[in-house]
Amino acid sequence: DLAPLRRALLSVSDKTGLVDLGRALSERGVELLSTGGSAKSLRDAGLDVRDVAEVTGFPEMMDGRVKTLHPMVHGGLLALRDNDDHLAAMNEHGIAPIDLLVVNLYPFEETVAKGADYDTCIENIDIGGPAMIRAAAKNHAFVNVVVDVEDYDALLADMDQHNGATCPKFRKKLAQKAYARTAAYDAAVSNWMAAAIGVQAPRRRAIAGKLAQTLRYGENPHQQASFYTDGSDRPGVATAVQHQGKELSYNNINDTDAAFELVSEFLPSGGPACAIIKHANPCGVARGDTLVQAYSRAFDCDRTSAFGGIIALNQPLDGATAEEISQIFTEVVIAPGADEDARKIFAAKKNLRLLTTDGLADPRTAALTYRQVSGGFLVQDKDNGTIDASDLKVVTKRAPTDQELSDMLFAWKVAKHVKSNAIVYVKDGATVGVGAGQMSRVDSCRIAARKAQDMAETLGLPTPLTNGSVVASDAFFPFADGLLTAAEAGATAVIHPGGSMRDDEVIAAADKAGLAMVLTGMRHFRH
Ligand code: 93A
Repeated sequence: DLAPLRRALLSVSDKTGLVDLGRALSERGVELLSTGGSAKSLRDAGLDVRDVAEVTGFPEMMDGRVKTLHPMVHGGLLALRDNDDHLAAMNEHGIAPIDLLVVNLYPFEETVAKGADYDTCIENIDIGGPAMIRAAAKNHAFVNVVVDVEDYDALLADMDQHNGATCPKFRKKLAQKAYARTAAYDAAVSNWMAAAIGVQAPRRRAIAGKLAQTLRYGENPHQQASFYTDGSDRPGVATAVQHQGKELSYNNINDTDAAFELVSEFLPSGGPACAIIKHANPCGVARGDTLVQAYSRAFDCDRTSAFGGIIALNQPLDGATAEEISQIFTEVVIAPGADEDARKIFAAKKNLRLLTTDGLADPRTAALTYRQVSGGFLVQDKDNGTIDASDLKVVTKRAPTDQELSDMLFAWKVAKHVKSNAIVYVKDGATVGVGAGQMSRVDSCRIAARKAQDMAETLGLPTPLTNGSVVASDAFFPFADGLLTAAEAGATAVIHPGGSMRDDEVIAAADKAGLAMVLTGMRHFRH
């Protein structure tokens, strides 16, 4: 029922596909209006274009800050085509309707990501673009608004299906997306400003995302879900390339993130490392002389739980490791690359997903994390706290040996990625018992020790691997009982934040048991 599109205004920063779109529109009898750079691109390609400056009667001025902000443009976008008053106003002022707006905005997000200075970021805040987008979207009863290069083909397809017009449903979808785009844009501006001027808790906060994937379901099959990215190019599950296997599920994405963030704590310069994750908690983390050894040692922490797990590696996957991983069912493997051999071996495993990233994530990168609660959301800095040996305070009579020290730092990194209450036993650069998510710390100590006992039976070892291990606790021991449980399991050294009212009692118990104990002064709760 709508007339075919007659006039389009194209004003884009990202010129990808612009000429093809312009040509396709011209061929369909659509007149092209355009702003400076966009008009030049179209004209250079031999297309007929009218400058917006000619339509407004004003030149683009003030470094382009004012180019489309004019009633000739906004009247053409906003006028209701079936309203006599609006038509009379158009007539009186010589305003011609604009049926299609194609805009992509000044690259504000990219400018910030590049680390540009304050003034450059400010100059990259688009004003005229969002104003037109919002106007065209409001008038979606008559006007089409395209904000993404990826929608050019869909627009042409819809026009071709409707004799050069578009259907109302399509225009509504475009409008919804358009408002999400301007909202995301302003969210990016506002969040950048909060950080740039150092506002801790801005009175209003906006968050936004771009759909990466519609998920089959959420945490459970009766929950709908989708995956949104925030546009950052940080290595991780959101930016990884998937080489094979079916689509990742909601839980896969969550677990893969946990696995990759954990393994990224282990710099490749320190040798290969592997983390195996189940339900967002590690069931094995290890270093090795080779990658395959790191995997095998991680696997030996808790073979039962590792089944159907998610594996993250801190180095490119090689053939030997791929072969070993293939021995049991694994959901996902994520690594900063995979060689030919590894890909060939995995190709035979149709259900296994292989994801590769461009390097590791930097665990010290600052970011915000969000958690939804009824009626709102909590915002906090990402836990990017790290420590090294120089931060540790020895509080027992016995100082740790070098081996204990190195294992304690390893255990501490792992504990940061275990749900609280977290207890992690480590021996020779491999976890040998993980206690996660318990409401009482002493239970986490017991569970981790019992797991080690089970594994000793599986592996046919005379004693559990916790014998001669070190233990990390994500928060202080409120009582000596947890510490004593760890000592009974065979731990010889303990790392934890300290700071309990009963620290003295806990230290005395450690001394009595002959343990070495160090305090980090930093806590790693993770709920
Ligand atoms: O500086 S602006 O906020 N002022 C405007 O009036 C205006 N109109 C369009 N930026 C404005 N634009 C933006 O210019 C568009 O959103 C688009 O990103 C860009 C296209 O400029 P050009 O065609 O000169 O490359």
